[in-house]
Amino acid sequence: MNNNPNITRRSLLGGAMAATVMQTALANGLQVGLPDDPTKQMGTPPGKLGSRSRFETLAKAPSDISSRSPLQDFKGMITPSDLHFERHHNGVPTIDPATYSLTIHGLVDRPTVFTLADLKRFPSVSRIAFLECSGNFRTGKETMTPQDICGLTSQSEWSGVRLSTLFREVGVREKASWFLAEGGDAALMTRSIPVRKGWDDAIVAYAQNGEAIRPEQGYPVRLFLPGWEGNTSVKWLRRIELGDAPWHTREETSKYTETIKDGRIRQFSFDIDARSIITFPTYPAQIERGWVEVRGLAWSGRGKVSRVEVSTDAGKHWQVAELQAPVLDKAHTVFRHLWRWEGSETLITSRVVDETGYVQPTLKQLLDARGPDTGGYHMNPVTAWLIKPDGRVLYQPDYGR
Ligand SMILES: Nc1nc2c(c(=O)[nH]1)N[C@H]1C(S)=C(S)[C@@H](COP(=O)(O)O)O[C@H]1N2
Ligand SMILES: [Mo]
Repeated sequence: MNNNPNITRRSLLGGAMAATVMQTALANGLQVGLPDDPTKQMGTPPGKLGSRSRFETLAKAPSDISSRSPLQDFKGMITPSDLHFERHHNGVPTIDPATYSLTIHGLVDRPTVFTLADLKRFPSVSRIAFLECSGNFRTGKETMTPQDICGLTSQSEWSGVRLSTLFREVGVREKASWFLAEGGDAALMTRSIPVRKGWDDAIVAYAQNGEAIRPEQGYPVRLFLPGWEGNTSVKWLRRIELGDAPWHTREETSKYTETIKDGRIRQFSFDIDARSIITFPTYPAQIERGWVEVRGLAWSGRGKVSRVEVSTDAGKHWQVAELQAPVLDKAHTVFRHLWRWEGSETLITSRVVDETGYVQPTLKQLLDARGPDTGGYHMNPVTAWLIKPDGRVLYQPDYGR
């Protein structure tokens, strides 16, 4: 409703005062085209697809090779499908589900080609779990958001058939200790996976948050390995070969390896290490004095989050944050901590402990353990935010260094 009593509905319709109306609307911060009063006018009819409110400006941050989830905007544990981060090495292919097939061969009794319909006939399974790229750490300046720092992690409910079900179907031989997963994109992504992960909790997934997997996430079928570095969850999965040794593909020799102490290189590091990050208040938020709900996400590739601790005094004291149920295995977990901010400059930070007892390290602990040239993979340092006396929030790239 505009606040100018001189503007009647008739003059609005008449157009004579259009300019004035427009100015008033703009002065009131309203967008042109809004109804004066939604209770006085029929709304839009139902549609075939829902839509996000036009007032919401959530977006991924895309580059040529990836797009990052806006972690700071999420309110719960699930990443809306269209905001799931993307990482692809040669673009998103278009694959016809009618002609799609998955071949399983190698050290098996019955080499088999499965169509999508074949895969969907098997008993299915659903699971909520995060997916994180192992190269998920950027740092360097104070004006970075959680999305900038570690937006290459997202969480969905994934549905499909257990890989172990398919292993039984094709008769995986006892000698098989590794399998190769190959994608049908222009990157022909291939990864060697220990066969025990296939027997354990790997999913050949065809659905994400209740509908078909999005093209960006691997339509029509991807491998999903809960808790393991994102690269191993091969998208557009077209072939699985069973063998008795790793294949030493490009993604496990020149890439996705990390230098550790003494110049040696760790070739396979599958588990995602536990991490937490405060997502509010963070740059570019500005807070006011009084009660502030500090919120964030914590997760571990090795199991459940046991505890998240929050410090609001630069790490001098730590308090146990509240965890939002359900706390799931290998899943983003929401944490919250009520904090009374009195207006002085301080640093806020969080650290997670997972059910294996692993404690999220500082940057210094990470570099001390692995050497200064360790590169960008599997970096999960404690992250801190500076609260300025005027309430502005800035990322602290040098915290814990
Ligand atoms: N076939 C194929 N699978 C792939 C990739 C790819 O480029 N091609 N990228 C991998 C990497 S590096 C990551 S982090 C995840 C990202 O999954 P998402 O795009 O669904 O978030 O997919 C993995 N699977
Ligand atoms: Mo990745």
